Amino acid sequence: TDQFGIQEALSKLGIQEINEGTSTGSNSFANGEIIESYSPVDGTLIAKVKASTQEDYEAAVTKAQEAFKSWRLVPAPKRGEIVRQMGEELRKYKEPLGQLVSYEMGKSLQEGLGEVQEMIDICDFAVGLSRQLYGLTMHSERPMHRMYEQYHPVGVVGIISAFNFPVAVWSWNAMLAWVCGDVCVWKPSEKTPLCGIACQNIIKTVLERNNIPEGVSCLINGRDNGDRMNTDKRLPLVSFTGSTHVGRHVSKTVAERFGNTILELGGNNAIIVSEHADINMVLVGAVFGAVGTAGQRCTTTRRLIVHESVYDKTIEVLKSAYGQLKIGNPLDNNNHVGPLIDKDSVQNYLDAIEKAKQEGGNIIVEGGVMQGEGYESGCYVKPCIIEAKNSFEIVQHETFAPILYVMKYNDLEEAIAMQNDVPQGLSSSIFTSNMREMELFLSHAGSDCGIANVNIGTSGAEIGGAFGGEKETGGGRESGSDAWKAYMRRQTNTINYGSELPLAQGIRFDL
Ligand code: UN1
Repeated sequence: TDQFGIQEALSKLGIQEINEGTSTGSNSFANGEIIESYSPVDGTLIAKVKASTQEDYEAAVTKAQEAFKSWRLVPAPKRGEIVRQMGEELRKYKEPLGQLVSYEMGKSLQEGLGEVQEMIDICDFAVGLSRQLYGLTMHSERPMHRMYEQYHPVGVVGIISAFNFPVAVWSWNAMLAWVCGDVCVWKPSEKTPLCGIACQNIIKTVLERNNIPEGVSCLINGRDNGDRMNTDKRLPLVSFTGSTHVGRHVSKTVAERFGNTILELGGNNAIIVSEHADINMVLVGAVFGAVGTAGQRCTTTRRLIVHESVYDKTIEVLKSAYGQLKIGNPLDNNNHVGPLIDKDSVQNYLDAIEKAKQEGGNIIVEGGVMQGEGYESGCYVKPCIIEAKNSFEIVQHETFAPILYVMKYNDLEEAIAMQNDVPQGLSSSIFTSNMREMELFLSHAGSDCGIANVNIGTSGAEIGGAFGGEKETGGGRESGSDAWKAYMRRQTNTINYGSELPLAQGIRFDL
């Protein structure tokens, strides 16, 4: 029954006691209730994991604080060396970890491996960064004074990640935080606890080998730990990836105690298909964007805004592509679309289709739940396309499922206005070979999103850029560019090397 080698992958990753045990891996802060991890691929109970109690949480944060004291003293490039070794280790485990991501979360094996590749890439990025945590110097207005700024680690960073990128999102945060000198406490999604344990197992060997305290990387499982982190003054930064609904709560709760947040919340991403678009390129970009990860990326293409002159053609091409999509076991490379994460998600998908119909949507490619052999988990759905208006209530919402809304435009400014007219602001793209169109789309009068692309889809951002979005997406930035600054505190230093003490702003104060 294990034709895809899952048992072997699990054992390589140190996940034992499959189906009967109560605790797995090296999660040392776990004495609470049982979280069961079911695979959406075949409905199997993969393993049981113990959640962390209040006492476990306390123990983890105490360990983390203790570890911070020594970790912050390790020179940044030496911390980079540890992260380099983590990248090496992840290279060794790319295959089994990619398999586990695919099996526990349901994305295609190709995407599972791609996710691990993003982890490896961010390690490489972080290693270079460890020698480039630059601050500026500035000229003082006073004689014989020098001013500069430096970046210091903030301390214990809380990471709360989502099921859809169960390993990569953690690594974008953790690898940067580590080279910055911070330590991490990670709460993975309750839907993918084994991915957390697998990562912890991999990281742990590197820490041990280098005599680095375990508290640098603490893993805690269980929903209650989210609010423990949000309200905990010992965590100066909480990085949260998840829904806008929960993100609003995290944002308020952490702000209440003047903590900082990095929020990566919902997206409602559109592709504008211009009359000057290359339709073959649109096809790959839009279809992968809409059905990849079964529509469960925050960067998933949810809306297609198509110029009226190419509308019929685009629909025709999309229909035929959707007709060829293979839905099934994501570990089988022949399939394009795997399952949704669970049955609640299937229900949300069905409800969204129903709502779109009620609001006057016109079904172009019919959806539905897959039945029969291979679909026993009940989580497999058909990607669907609905002709809709941007103003529909349901279109304004992010539904984490493969539903693509299509709509028409006739001038580009109208299309840009539609693309911007949603509460979210994560990713966007235009397909055009017209230079004026692409530049307008990228200009300050163009897309209002954190990510704006030309002739590629809305998903699949590379780690080198800062990742995140505006409005209800939360405003956070992770991963590349200067996103590292959020993991450090800036200190401005003024040094007087003269023998006078002139006051700034020319103020006289004679004694
Ligand atoms: C997410 O869905 O939470 O741009 C992250 C992408 C991936 C990351 C998605 N690199 O699609």
